[in-house]
Amino acid sequence: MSGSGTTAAPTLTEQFPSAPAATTEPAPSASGTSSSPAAAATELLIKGFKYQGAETVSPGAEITVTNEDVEAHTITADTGNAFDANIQVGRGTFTAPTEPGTYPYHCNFHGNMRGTLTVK
Ligand SMILES: [Cu+2]
Repeated sequence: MSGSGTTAAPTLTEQFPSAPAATTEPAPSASGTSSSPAAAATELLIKGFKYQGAETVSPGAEITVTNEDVEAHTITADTGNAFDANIQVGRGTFTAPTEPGTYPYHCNFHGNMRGTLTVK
């Protein structure tokens, strides 16, 4: 009962070096980079009966397609049914395969239109 006055004051002087800057995010900080050609463009342009862009995409990426021609096109996988998108004049989208690989594709309407989509 007798209050044994323990005067042993715990000297817990917490030593905060400073504000713990917990920067766990990678933070790409794309400030200043005027052009990043290596960025996996998920935009595909069809112009002059040619596919342009979006050669490498992430699995399952949604690819925005801009068709600047006066006719509709398709983006059809050469083999299997990985994708088969009908792209009207204007804009359309299709979803890249979720399985990594290289997917040659063509247009059902114009046999000379060919492209390759790499998923990785
Ligand atoms: Cu076409």
